[in-house]
Amino acid sequence: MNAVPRPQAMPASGSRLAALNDWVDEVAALTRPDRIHWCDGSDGEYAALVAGMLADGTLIELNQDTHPGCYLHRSDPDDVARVEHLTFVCTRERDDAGPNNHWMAPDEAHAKVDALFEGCMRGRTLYVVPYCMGPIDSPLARCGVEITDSPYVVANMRLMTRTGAAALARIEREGAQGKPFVRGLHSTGELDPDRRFIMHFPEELSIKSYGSGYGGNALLGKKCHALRIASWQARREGWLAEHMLILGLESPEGKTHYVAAAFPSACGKTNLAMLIPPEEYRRKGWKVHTIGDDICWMHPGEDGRLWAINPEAGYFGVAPGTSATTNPNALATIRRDTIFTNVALTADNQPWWEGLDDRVPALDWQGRPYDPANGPAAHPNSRFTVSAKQCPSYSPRAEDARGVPISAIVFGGRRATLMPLVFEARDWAHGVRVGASMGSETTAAATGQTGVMRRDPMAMKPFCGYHFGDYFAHWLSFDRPGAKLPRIFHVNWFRKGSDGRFLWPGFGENMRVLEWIVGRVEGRHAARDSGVGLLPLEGAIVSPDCAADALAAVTGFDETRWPAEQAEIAGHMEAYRERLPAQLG
Ligand code: OXD
Ligand code: MN
Repeated sequence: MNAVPRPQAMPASGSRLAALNDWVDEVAALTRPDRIHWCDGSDGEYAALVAGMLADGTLIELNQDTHPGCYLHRSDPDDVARVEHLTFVCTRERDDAGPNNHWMAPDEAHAKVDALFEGCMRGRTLYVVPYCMGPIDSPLARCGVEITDSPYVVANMRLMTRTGAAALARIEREGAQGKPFVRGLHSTGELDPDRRFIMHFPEELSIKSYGSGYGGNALLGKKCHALRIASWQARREGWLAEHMLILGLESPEGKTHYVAAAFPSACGKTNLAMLIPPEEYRRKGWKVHTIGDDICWMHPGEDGRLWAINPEAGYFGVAPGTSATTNPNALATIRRDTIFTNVALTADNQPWWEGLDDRVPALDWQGRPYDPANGPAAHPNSRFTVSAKQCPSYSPRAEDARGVPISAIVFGGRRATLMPLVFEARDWAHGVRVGASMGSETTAAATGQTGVMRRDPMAMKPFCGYHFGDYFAHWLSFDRPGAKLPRIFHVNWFRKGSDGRFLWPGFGENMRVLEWIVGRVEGRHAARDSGVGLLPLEGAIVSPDCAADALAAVTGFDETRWPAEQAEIAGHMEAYRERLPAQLG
């Protein structure tokens, strides 16, 4: 590709890192923007971006009396979720991507997507967004640069990551030492689902995303970098990049255990991460501290424990179902300085979604007068983007460069039947098997049918950047001399009775399960063995909102149905047979 002279508006210097300047030049030569803007991440820059988007209708101002600094974005109705069928991992060897990913040869993928990028930024501004995933001074953090033509993406990246001058300084410092940054190129293109690709090149540490403005496809620091590319890097460097929330559970004695929990998209990670304990627990002094709600990077420390950071700086949470009952902390968080996407509006211009309260919305997510005949008022995958620091339960330890030590890992899915409320794995290898065989019913976070049961190992099915067989082996490899690994648990908040209703109340009541988990870690609770794993003793977990028969059903395990489940799990593992570690075979 020939370098073009830099357009006038570009600051003469760009960056001190030649590799970065050269890449920006190369991309500009391909995409032909009218202007180039290097983002500094400042308040003034954010205000200018918002003003521009209000002027051209990309954002709509919400009621500034009730929601200061809040805006609504309505996306293209065909661009509302992640597109797993258009997401590719492009490794030289097909088998390295594994049967869990769509694969394309790197040359073919570059050619295909570059043809779409050709001239696509004519009339637009090319934004250069340097970002850092993780605390800016953390050795566990990793940097990237996203080039995008979407001011909405720039504004969201500023809330979701540490962008701007400090990130650029780290990229330049590391670049001088020969350490690469992840290169992410994004254009909204024409928002045509037939001209849309989300391509990952883990061997090149690069991403090319075309034709979507939706968060998971377009905010490249999130799923593309912090999970797909990072999982690949993590395997090579001996750490784990996981689809997990991180919370701190502080006991009345003032001891805090950190718990990392993996659930598939839209299965309540944000709610659990921000849980407010029931009154009786609060009175005794229990507290929950939020470190992260979606992604966790865990590194083995010198003490043998796994130390975790949240690479993100904000939440991109699912709005529907968020309410004063289900997640009061989230509601408090999004009261100001929040970008809402595809929610409905009340008559006085406040954001609204199903489950929020009993008001009747005026406009639906597409801006049409609300008519129940058109379906839900808010899109089921409507979202809020907000800085994590606004959360009342936000923990300052989220900024700790060392991370936090993890005491327990929790896996969980949406299972109407069989899987009990909670059980513990017998050991690390059993825990890896439990995670690898996780199942869950699909949700609106990705396009496609919802409510269909699929295996979603470690909640990473859409996000693992390499062969699941290698991934399971990588997990197993952490069990080595000197390791002080977290205990592994499995939970299911979604078990239903024969009447189709949830058996367990969930939300704040999940505190009772968390307390059992830390009780196990501390050796305070006994357990009984069963086919599936170690179950709580009768009476160890009770809830005033769960009747005795429901409690017995939800905490118990039907051994008669275990062989059928095991046979199904064996069928699922078969897909990875070529690289499946013997311990899981
Ligand atoms: C998300 C997802 O947006 O998992 O976090 O889809
Ligand atoms: Mn997620």
